[in-house]
Amino acid sequence: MKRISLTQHLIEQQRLHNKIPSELRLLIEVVGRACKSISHAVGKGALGEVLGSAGSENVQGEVQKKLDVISNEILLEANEWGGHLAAMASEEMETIHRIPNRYPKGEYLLMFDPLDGSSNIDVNVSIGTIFSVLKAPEGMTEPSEQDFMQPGTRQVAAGYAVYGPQTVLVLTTGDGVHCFTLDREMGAWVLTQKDIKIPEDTKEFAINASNQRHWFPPVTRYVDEMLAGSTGPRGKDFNMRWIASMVADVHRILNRGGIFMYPADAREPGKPGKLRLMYEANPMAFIVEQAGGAATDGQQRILDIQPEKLHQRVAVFLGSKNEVERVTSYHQQ
Ligand code: P6P
Repeated sequence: MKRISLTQHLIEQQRLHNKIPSELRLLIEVVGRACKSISHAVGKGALGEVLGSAGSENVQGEVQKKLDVISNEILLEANEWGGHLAAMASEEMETIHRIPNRYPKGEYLLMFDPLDGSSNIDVNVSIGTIFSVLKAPEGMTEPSEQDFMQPGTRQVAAGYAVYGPQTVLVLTTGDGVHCFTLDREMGAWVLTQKDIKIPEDTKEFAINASNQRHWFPPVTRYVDEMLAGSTGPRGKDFNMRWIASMVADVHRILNRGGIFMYPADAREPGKPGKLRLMYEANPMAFIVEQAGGAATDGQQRILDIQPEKLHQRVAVFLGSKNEVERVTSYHQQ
């Protein structure tokens, strides 16, 4: 494949497909630059005094790691001055972040989980950044949380970075899924995979099996059938992976198939699982569907869900199309 930069790819998408207005291209490039800075901070580890707890909690009631706070600040500072955003929202912030009056405002809304997989930070396991882009409603003057309450089908771009053995940026603007690898010597994102497609079948599943006793029957049935392997109704053996970094599990699935599950369970009745709709499930569902996969909450397509709260949670089943359809059908029997 001809090695082209993120900028050239975006300009070609803009020129050839008229898919990416220049303001959106600028936004994506700014987020890409922020992810390079986060990768640099993450890569320092203990040498950069960036490990460990920040001594604070986020709106989710989760202990914030120093790198959670650093990554959030990097994304806020990188995106405030560009003139392409009307507001931002983050897993790490209770309410939306408006653009300071000293800067021009744009027509896009950016949501992100600045550093997903925090429990892995201090033990050097892959973590990442997830982001989602919406257009601000027509005629919006002062942005509010309500302006973010748009279903995932309205996303104009979504992506994630994985800070692992390589640093990669995976992106969709609705025209396929493409992967860029960070060339650290040049400091440039280089296109390394174009039009990624998820195999429709798989032998690999991802779930935190320690929650098994809390699962509802459809999930128990689905996982038990896979554990029965070739001796059971599926007639083939399966493998399990659980990295506890959604970005790493999704990236594996994007590259070799699989199904990722974070279901609702009996631990907290009414709480639909752990993952958040706006800046985890929706961007990942957009990417997975653009790669030929599927993403549901067990009942409906994640992208069709009408959000009501900025930090609302949702059950997630995503990945290889035929497996997501199977486990979803079990919820409907
Ligand atoms: P558990 C990370 O905290 C995260 O939000 C996702 O990245 C990951 O898939 C999940 O939670 C891991 O959850 O319950 O296995 O620690």
